[in-house]
Amino acid sequence: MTKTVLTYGTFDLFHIGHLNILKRLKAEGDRLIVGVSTDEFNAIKGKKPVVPFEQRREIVQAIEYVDLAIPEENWEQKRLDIAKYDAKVFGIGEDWKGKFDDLDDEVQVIYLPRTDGISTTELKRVLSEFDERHVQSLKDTLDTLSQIVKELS
Ligand code: C2G
Repeated sequence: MTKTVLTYGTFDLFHIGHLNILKRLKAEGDRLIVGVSTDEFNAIKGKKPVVPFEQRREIVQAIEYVDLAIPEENWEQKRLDIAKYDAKVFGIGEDWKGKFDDLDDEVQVIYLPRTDGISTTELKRVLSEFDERHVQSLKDTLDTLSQIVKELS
């Protein structure tokens, strides 16, 4: 009897925290189905992913722990997906603890530990810093070069 586990997420800038939760979720059953939030649904969630939906879905689909990556288009589709895929477990990181307990009439609801020290938000911050520092170092180089040109002329 296939024990299907269901989860959802944006999975933007895929990182070790995402990999760990998918690994842990797969260990709870023998088939893992992941709903990847579409760009439109992310707008409803108040998120603006760096990586477009189709690429985020393709990356998640390529993960060995994932059997199927489907679009997550709204909050309400979970019950439909539970029925469609005959899911026995709904799992997600404990940052959502309690938020999906209402599903426990149909599935076992589990909240798993998150991976500390990594988040898409943090990755975006580091990347934006690189941009600023990179622009600043280019400006400094340009200033130096124009100084040299001025002295040579
Ligand atoms: N996660 C984790 N450790 C991190 C970061 C994320 O375990 N350091 C987990 C989250 O708990 C979640 C999954 O990775 O289970 C995907 O995280 P997000 O892409 O941030 O997903 P989220 O926006 O929380 O979407 O309907 C449910 C929502 O779509 C969940």
